[in-house]
Amino acid sequence: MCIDNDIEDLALAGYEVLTQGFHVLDTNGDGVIDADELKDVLTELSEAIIEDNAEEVIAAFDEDGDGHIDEEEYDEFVDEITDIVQGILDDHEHDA
Ligand SMILES: [Ca+2]
Ligand SMILES: [Ca+2]
Repeated sequence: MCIDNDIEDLALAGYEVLTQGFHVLDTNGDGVIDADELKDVLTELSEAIIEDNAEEVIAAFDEDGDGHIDEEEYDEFVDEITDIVQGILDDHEHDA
C-alpha cells in the first residue's frame, strides 16, 4: 500500500517539527512553551493531516470497504502508526 509511505511522511513531518527545536515551538519568543503554543502546533499538524489524508487513510484501513473504520480496523491503524513512530525513534537513536 502506498499509503504507508504517506503516513510515514506525516509521522516524520510531525516528528521533525517537534525536533526542529525549542524556538520553533516558542512562537512568541518568551523562552517558554505554553499550552497555547503547543496547541497551535498540534492543531496545524492535525489540520494538515485531516485535509490532505483523511479519506486516503480511511480507504487504506477500511479493509471490508464499507467506508468506515470499525474498532478492529482502528486497532490495526494504531498498530501501524505505533510501528512507524517506533521505527522513526529507533532510527533517530541510531543516528545519535
Ligand atoms: Ca512562548
Ligand atoms: Ca470498514
